[in-house]
Amino acid sequence: MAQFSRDDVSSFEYVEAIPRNDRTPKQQRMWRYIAMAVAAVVVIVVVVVVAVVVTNHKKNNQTSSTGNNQLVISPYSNMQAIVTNNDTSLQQKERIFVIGDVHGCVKEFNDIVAKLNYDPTKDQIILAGDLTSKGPDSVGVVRRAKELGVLCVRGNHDDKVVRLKTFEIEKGRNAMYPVDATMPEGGVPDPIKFKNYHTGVSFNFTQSDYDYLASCPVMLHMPFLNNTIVVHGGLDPNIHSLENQIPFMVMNMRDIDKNNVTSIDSGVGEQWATVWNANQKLLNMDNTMIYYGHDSSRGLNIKQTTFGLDTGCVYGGSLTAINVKTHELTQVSCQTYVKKGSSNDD
Ligand SMILES: [Mn+2]
Repeated sequence: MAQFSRDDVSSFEYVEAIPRNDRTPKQQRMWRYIAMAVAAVVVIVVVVVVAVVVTNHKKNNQTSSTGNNQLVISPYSNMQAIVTNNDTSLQQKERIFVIGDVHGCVKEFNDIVAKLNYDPTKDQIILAGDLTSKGPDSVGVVRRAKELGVLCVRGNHDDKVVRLKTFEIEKGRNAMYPVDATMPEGGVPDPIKFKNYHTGVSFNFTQSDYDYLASCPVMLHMPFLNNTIVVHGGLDPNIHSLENQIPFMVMNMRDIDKNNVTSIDSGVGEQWATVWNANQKLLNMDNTMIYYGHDSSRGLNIKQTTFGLDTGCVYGGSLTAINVKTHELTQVSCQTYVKKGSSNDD
């Protein structure tokens, strides 16, 4: 074992005893480096704190601007909030499937219909909203869905297409100018302009296409089937009845934020489904099962009583169907039609 000699100790004491002003050039350099490092750390901390404060400020502003008017429903929405379907014909179907966001991907929609060996006389498909927009053939998806007797709920993009078409039917296309003007809807939470890309869909709709899409309710409830509920975005765990749910939020929600407020954003708290599964008796119904789409960032998201099915088909992901009686999954892969932008644009 190494031992300190008397010489070591004395040289150690000698270094300790150097007066401050007699530092060697080497020691001065070292102290300069330490000072610079400390200054750099201080600068980084200040920058991070400022960034966090600014980001939170922005987020709070967004939440409150949505929060104030989320109850406003467009006069052009032609919306049914809830449809309760206990029809005998539906009860007699052998297989009932829910499919996530199709977004105009008619080829992939036909692929999954074929892969399921879908027989409309024995089976039922329910689309979890956002049949339209973004993809190559929204009108084709609507017509094929109608042809196959498919049931549906309304997604946030479908809602915009319907509102634009209602306005066009009521006021005429000449009233949809100037194109960069906002459609007058009385302070809705998600204003749209006449030039929104959704008019690329609505202008090609026939009356019958429009009637079909507008008939998709915000919430589809099937009491006979374990109280299965299909929605596009989600259900607010803080609102304990379907009747009091806010349609805009049902079509758009993703998270419950840190203040326990329902948000259209992702990554601002816990996902609504996480909160929902933690307390399942929220609706005073037995065995509630909720199927939804809209959250391609989270992708396939299966929990005890909630089933997230938006697997980003239009972004080159896949299209997913779930058999609600067996929970068996069927998927087809999709071409990439658009690049995924922000997570809030599903
Ligand atoms: Mn959506």
